Amino acid sequence: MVPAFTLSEKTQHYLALEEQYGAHNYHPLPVVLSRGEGVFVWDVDDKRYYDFLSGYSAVNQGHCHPRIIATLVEQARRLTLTSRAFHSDLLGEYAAFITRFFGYDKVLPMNTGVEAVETALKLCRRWGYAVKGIPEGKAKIITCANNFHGRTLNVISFSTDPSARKEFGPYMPGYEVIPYNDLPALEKALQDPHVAGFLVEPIQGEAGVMVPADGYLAKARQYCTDANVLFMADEIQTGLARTGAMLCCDLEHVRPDILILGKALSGGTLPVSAVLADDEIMLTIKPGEHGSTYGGNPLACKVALTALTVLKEEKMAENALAMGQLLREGLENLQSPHVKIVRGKGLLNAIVIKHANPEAAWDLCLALKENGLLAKPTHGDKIRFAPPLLINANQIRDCISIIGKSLDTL
Ligand code: IF1
Repeated sequence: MVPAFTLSEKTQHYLALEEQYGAHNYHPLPVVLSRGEGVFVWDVDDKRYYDFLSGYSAVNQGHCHPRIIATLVEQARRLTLTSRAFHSDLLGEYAAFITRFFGYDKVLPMNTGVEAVETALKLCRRWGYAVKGIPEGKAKIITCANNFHGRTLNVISFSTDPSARKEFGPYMPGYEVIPYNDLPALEKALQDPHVAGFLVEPIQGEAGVMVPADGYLAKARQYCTDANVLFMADEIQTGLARTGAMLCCDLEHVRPDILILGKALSGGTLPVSAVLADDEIMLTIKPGEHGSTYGGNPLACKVALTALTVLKEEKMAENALAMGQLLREGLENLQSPHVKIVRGKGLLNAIVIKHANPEAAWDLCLALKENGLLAKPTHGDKIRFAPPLLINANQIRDCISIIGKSLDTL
């Protein structure tokens, strides 16, 4: 059993405020953070932790990256929002930069990840009608079981997770769910001429860092090409150097028809997301047919420019590749009887806990917290280990010893 621990007065004070006045739509670990820098965060009692969640991969560049913060502060003093009723001196510059960065004709800027997913789904349906010639209202989009693409009513319509979906009906039609990492199932589903797109996470993060078989993405891409169906990659969590390449799709040399980005696109400073596609797809949406108050605001454009530049100039994908291998080797070498599987790519990793106690993963996260490392279970027995991408080898070794020590308390 994890040794009982007491929460400080300060911590209890903040927890009580949230409990009283905040919606109860989360169950966070009992820790109250007040400062972040690089791979570290500090709680209200000034205790330091390694952040092994990175804001669910929104803080790939590290907490409060100095170059990103400097850009944020400087632009915040100049111009933050024009709305799209007028042009700004940053949207064009940002659009040129990000489309060249990823190799697409155009970008549609949004804010949260799920807004970018919704935008991709609208583009896909519109392309299905305007270009593929699917009868109006008949477009179908294929998605994968155990997906996580956000929490809007449309997106949870194709969720298979009861906790994300139940009692929010009625649901949006036009989606078919197939098993993840199952090429025969995809091949069969693509035979329907009304299919406009296939939406997939290159690695399923929330499902517990489910890495598909080698070649799955490349084959799925080929099947979609052959069936004249859009391959849409949700790289909101796997993208932006997290998995050891700028995009997880890069690891298999796959080019999505629609690329969806979010989270670390702003380095964890404010919600910035983006949809990238070529003209045949992007220009099916005409002026006034889609948008958002904050989409493409000058502050977001400037911050995203720096966030992307930092990833490349500081070689964070290369570091994620090397540090990820070091982390997985170290976790396997612990040979803990409580770790069933270690899996992941780059610095998107997870362990699967094996223990009689169904609360073991949660208890382990409490022990990790006591020992100075923050992580959180996903779907019961899996714990995601995803530190900021600038972590170094000594810090990885330090974290492996913290994880080993914490596992011994189970
Ligand atoms: C929560 C999960 C992770 C995402 C992918 C779209 C979105 C997400 C692949 C939507 C967002 C966040 C949402 C947050 C916790 C976190 C999460 F546990 F929910 F599933 F990372 F795995 N596509 N994921 O991972 O982006 O609208 O949130 O900006 O809702 O609890 P968003």
